[in-house]
Amino acid sequence: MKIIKFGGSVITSKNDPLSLNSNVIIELAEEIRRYYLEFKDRVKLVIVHGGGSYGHPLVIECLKRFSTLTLECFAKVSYFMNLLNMYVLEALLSNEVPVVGIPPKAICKVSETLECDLTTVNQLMEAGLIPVLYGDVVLYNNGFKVLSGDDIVWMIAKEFNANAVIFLTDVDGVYDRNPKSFKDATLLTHVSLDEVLNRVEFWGVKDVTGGMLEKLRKAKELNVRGLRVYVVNGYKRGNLYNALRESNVLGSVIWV
Ligand code: IP8
Repeated sequence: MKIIKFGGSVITSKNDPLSLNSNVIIELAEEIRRYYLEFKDRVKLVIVHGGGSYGHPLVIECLKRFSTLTLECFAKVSYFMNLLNMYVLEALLSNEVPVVGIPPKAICKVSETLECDLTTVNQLMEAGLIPVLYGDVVLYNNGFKVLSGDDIVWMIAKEFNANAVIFLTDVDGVYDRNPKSFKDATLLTHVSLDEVLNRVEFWGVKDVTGGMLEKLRKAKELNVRGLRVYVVNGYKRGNLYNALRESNVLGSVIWV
């Protein structure tokens, strides 16, 4: 099975609260449709999307004002993430891709570690549907916590023995330095996870759940193994389709 992560910086405009990149979402849905129609009976896919400007600014504002996720913050973030999920589902459904949204807050909680009951996700996938999950707010001991879509990605990858994970981001792949600040940053095309973790400089983190390196570091931490990770630019047409086909991929291919 394969997992696609729609980065929040791809499906929304990160700097503008509650701004949707509708055109990009539609283009991505069209690429999934193309892949789905070609491989229909054999498609085993889970989609996870990030929060972007529907999640992170609200959480940041909340933490600034109250230093914690209050009840009201939980409810508000939950609502807007659900709304973003609806937009993603709508684009895929109008492309005849049989998706079904699953709110992570209903199946996951964090105590010492993250615990998710993935039974329904598995059964829906086995029945031919494509579950769509997202970064969300979840119960955490006596309070609440932000659960990144990345954590969900790795948990599902481990549980269902995924053979490929595709991260759609707003850059062309994994660079050794931040390509937005350094012109001489080098794109790592075919590398092992260990090599990435050794070579890549920490870029600093702008959102509440981590950056690119953090995504990959989590895979190592959780001992995820035996799969290929594709990090590609979600703004460029054809990248998602090629990554799903695992051929002619323009971006980073990382062996985990
Ligand atoms: O963008 C974060 O998910 P991510 C979700 O996948 C929220 O890290 C609610 C900020």
